[in-house]
Amino acid sequence: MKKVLIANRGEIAVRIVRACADYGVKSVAVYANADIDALHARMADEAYGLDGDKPADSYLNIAKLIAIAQKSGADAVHPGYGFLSESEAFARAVMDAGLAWIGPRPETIAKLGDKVEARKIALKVGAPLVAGTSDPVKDAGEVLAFAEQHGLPIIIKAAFGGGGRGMKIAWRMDEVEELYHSAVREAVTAFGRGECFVEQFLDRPRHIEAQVLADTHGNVVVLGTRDCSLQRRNQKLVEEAPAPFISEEQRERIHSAARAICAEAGYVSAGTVEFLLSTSGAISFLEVNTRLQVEHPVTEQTTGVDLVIEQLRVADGLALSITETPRPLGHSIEFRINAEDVGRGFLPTPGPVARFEAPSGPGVRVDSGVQGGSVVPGTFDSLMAKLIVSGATREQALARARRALREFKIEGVASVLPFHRAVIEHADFVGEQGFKVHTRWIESDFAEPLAAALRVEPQPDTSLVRTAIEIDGRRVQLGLPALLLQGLASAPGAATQAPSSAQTVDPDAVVSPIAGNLHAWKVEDGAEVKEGDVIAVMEAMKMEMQVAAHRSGRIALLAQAGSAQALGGVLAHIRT
Ligand code: MV4
Repeated sequence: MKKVLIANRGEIAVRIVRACADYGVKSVAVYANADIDALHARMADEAYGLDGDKPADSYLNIAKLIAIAQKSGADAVHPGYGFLSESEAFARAVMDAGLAWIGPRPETIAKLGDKVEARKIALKVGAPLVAGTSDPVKDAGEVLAFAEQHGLPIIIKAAFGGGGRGMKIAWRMDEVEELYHSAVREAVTAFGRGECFVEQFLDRPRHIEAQVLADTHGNVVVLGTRDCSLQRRNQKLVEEAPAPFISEEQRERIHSAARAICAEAGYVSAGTVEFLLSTSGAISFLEVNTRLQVEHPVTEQTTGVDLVIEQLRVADGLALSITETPRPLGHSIEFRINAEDVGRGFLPTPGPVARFEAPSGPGVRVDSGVQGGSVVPGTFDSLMAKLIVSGATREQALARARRALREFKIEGVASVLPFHRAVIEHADFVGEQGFKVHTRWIESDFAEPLAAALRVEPQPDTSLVRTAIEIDGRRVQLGLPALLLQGLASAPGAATQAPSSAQTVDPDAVVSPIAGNLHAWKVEDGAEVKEGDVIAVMEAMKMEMQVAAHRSGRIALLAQAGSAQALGGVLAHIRT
């Protein structure tokens, strides 16, 4: 292997560029139109345009990616995470083009992508699992029979689903039938296949996963556990390694099940086996992710193993550089730094990053896809960077995290930094009285403290735009009021740059949470709405999404039903 094409963008593409340099191979970046000046395109040895704006025309376009791989003389492809990373078709296309695929075999991707198949493998090797149907259910009667036999609540899941979409939880017998039909409908719309299976539902579980590496010589090594419970709507926000507050028996059970499942599946490359840990301490296998994950750095920091280099070794036909589970070196916590406004329900805020000052110092690693002056496009996900903080103990990692989160300065786009600063002060997360974070913690236990932490008096824009200048050979800082500069820049053609999106957002505005179609209004123009009311339905990529009122008041509808909307486009005004 001499040259790797990286079929991805943002921080993970940068991460892979670095691994290629360390491993001694060339890297080839690809970029969508909006990413022509992105960090990953600048840092790779070569970069080629995908000549497309949307994901489907760029990072998801198999034909374009293969053509660039061949044009550039690449001999391998790394898919990163998301996009085509778990696409059997892409893995096959890469191999059919005579290139090395840096990931598990296409057959493995297909087999483990089927959640019912994965469950069967887990059962076969004796992995811990809650009661569930061994095959997809044929009708609502089977779901009812399962609930009669095992009791409520139950969870209905799409066999070909992912990311928690299409899951339905039934707490009462009289809602089982309706929820089953709704799960099938959603699975057909979202994944093109309606097969669903049923399990006993574990309420408020922790999400714990095991990092696995396997090579083509038959070595399968578990590197350790991670806790990824701190998430919102299936978007993880904080992850840590090793999973804290579990017993040695639980850790051992997770390690041995993960290893056995991957060995049985003939797994190759990096993969993750996910489990739930119930409030009663029971472990249940969830699924296998056949990709490198966003949160892989916490495992790297606590094992000293470079997971991307191991993936490159494996794709090169080499053996893994380790043969046994390493003893964890301390503790590591990752904070995802998304360009989202926490005060507006984690609304993505694309735009220019006016200031990006990452922390550093002992125990701090920052994997970033942006720097000051970068632009976060609205077309892709909002992850800008990851802050990974490590220490000899969890306590030391937490102390360093407080310091690093204080040092971190991001302006121009909103960021989730205020959320993280509040999380690490919360007793449930710190764990003084035990670790109390579970997969619904943000919604159920953290919503109020968060709202309080974010409640700030509306203020006029008094921010300063700072620039360094030199006077008589001496460097000095000049601060100019942003309002003054905005006035100066408002001449036709001049590019005005908002100092902070949080400050320039119109508090009346209902903005589009996605780039998509405004399917229908659910309220009349001029109606009185209450905060949280569903006011519109939007649609993008065959998924429907409800838009809720961000405040109570009288609504003025601005956008036409049926119209296309950009992310952040103003749909309506709600005046109090
Ligand atoms: C569950 C569950 C409770 N009980 N299965 C969500 C994503 C999909 N991979 C499986 N998921 C769940 N399966 C049983 N039997 C709760 C979830 C779940 C969840 C799991 C991990 C991380 C976040 C989650 C958020 C909501 C629900």
